[in-house]
Amino acid sequence: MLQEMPAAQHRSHRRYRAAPEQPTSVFRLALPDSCASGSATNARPPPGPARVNGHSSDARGRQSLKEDLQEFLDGEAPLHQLDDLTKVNPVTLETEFAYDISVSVLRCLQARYTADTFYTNAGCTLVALNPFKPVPQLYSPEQMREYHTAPQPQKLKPHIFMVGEQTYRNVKSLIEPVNQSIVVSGESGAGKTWTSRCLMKFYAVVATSPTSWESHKIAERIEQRILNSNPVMEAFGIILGNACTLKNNNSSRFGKFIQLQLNRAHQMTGAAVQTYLLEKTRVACQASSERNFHIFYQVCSRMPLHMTFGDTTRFLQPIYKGASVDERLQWHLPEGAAFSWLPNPERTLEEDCFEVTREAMLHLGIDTPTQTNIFKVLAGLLHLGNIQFAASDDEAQPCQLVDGAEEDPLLETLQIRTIRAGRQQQVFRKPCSQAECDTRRDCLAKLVYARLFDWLVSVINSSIYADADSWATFIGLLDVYGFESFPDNSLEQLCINYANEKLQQYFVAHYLRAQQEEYAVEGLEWSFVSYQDNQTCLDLIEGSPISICSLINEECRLNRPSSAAQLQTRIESALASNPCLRHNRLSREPSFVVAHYAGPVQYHTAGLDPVPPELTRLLQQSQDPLLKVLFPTDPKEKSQEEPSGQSRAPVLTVVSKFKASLEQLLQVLQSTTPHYIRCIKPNSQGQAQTFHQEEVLSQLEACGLVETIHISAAGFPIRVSHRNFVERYELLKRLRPHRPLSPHNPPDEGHSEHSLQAEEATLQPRLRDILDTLSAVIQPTVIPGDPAEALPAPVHCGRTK
Ligand code: AD9
Ligand code: MG
Repeated sequence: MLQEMPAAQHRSHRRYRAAPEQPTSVFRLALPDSCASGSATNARPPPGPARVNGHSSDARGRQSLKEDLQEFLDGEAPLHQLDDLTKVNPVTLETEFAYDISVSVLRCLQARYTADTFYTNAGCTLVALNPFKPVPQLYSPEQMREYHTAPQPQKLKPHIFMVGEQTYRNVKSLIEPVNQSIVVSGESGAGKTWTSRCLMKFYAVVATSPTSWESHKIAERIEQRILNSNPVMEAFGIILGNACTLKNNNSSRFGKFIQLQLNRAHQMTGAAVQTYLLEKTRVACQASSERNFHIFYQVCSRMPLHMTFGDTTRFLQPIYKGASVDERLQWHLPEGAAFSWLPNPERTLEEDCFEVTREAMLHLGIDTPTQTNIFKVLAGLLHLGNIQFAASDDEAQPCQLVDGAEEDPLLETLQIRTIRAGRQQQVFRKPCSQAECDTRRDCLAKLVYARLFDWLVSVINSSIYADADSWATFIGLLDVYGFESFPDNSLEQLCINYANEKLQQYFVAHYLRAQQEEYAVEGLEWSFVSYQDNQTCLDLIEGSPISICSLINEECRLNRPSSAAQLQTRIESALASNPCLRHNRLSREPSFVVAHYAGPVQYHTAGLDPVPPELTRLLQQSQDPLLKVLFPTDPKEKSQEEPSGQSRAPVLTVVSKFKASLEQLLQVLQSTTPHYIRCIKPNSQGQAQTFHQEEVLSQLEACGLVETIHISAAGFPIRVSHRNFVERYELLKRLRPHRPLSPHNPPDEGHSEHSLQAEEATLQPRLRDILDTLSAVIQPTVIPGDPAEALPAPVHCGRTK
């Protein structure tokens, strides 16, 4: 059960009885224990008695509190005062003085950030602010130990290790071990991968206790292969999945779910990685000022080595940090070669890691000849990007190559489309327009890169996966991209935001359901809280029989030119009745707008082109050893082939594959107890000690945090387990009714009047103490001596938003 809150926070509960429809207060946030003990608030004067008993309006004039609150909202309140305000919730003001909860959350987080407190509990979520500076003491082995050994880690300061430890204890539960998952979300650069990595290190320490040589070997293998930031997981991203973007120099361009597998002794025995939606478009198309995946720059990296003698710096012969001269010649990447798919060649740290990448590959069992094949394929992609088409004067003729005519089956496949038509399914060859040729070229590159990435994931999995019978439970870490909204949004953003809608729905449903079921079990009078239900939006995206997904799939299957405009028309006419579908009349490109829970996003319908089957077939015919592995010939497909060579197998679109993998992920999550970490980026420049309110606010909204707090606020703020409650308050059972002893009211059997009075005398101070606490905490108007009054009354809440 959750931790109790400081006394003053509990008082905000009263407001809900008085005015359940009012927006709730941030003070219901499970504010930092650090407020009581920690670094954040050392400057704060100790709370006076008026604060402790909650009668703040007694101590300070009502007007002055109102002024304080206004100052606080205006951002002028000094920190210590601000902190006091976050701990004291002047009830009289709440009902009259409406303000925006998000502003309160924002200012609370800002105060904590300024005081170097980066983690805050909010309902069932841990908010993690990116410090953008090294804070080694926060992740030290001592910190890990502190959370791991604490009798009640939830009573320590909010921290990712608190979440880590809680999940580990849950999975170890002797009564009912349940698989656990931690959903780490946030926008690009917010710290998701960092957080996941820290959690993996935490489990590497707590979930491996090598006692025998065998278990030591296992621990070593796991640490080396998956948990240590260095060789593999880190390099895995660096190998193919990470890139330098405007938001993050080392941005993971895919989502991942890492399943850490534990044996019956709760030791890590293996892991499995499931990836989602690699941003493969980046291979062929980089937004201005953005770069391709790190690996391409690594291969081509060149770093001049220089040496300093005294005051003189001498430049020596440049040496290659990337591939050697011989290798580059072998892979047709001579020095000075320019590649249009390698924009913005300024060096980054990640690009100097070619050796690390190779080491990591060796670790994974990818030998040097196979590595050579990988780099050859990557070099081939760079060359593919340099192919430029020019429209032919004669429409009936294929496009020309800008660099001169060449005869090659690959080029022919890019230039000519094969179509089946008529009853006889006759095959026609139609020259593609210049734009179509470009699209087919890009499509080929994306296809190869995505298959290479998937293959690498399967290699990693075979290297780290534990035998099915050697693990019993798991902890899942989901490092998933946050909600995205750019000036230009494509199918990739649609899929990302669709995933966020699904996860948000799951989060809200799970959290509210869990909370409300608990009330039902405890027999509390409770009206079920309705909450922002994004089902309408999900119906629009994935519903049956017609949805955006189904229409995109159909359009892809039809594989017709100018599908973008047709798709827009079809979406708008077939789904017009869904209120989440909007239209942007000002847009010149074919597009549609979806009203997501985190805000409206406009998506362009262009670029939904399916992979032409000719391209896949061409790759299946390749003699290259790696391409043969990446594009095996499917015997089923062969048997379905028409005499013309066309396949009748259904087209598996990106959307349908993504939808299936998302459903699978949700099934896994549903089988676990979920925990949530929302990473927030305090500023987009990556600067320490800088908190940009507007940027943070939009992230709070996008991750549904404000909604979460509304939901938390709708419930009971104090939740103590039955056992703890009994342990703490069972003394109350002995409190006798206030009635004089008389012949009609004799003492209980076995108790003389004298002994009862003596017992009462000893109990009295303790009871007074308890009742004082209760009265401050739960119900300031409680009448001492009437324990029933001390229990929180049921709350009837409506929708809070
Ligand atoms: V993306 O969606 O993959 O583009 P992430 O994964 O959310 O993004 P990442 O974890 O890569 O962001 O963090 C970005 C940078 O923030 C890191 O490279 C660190 O320099 C920095 N960071 C993040 N969290 C911390 C932290 N707890 N302490 C110090 C941090 N630095
Ligand atoms: Mg990342």
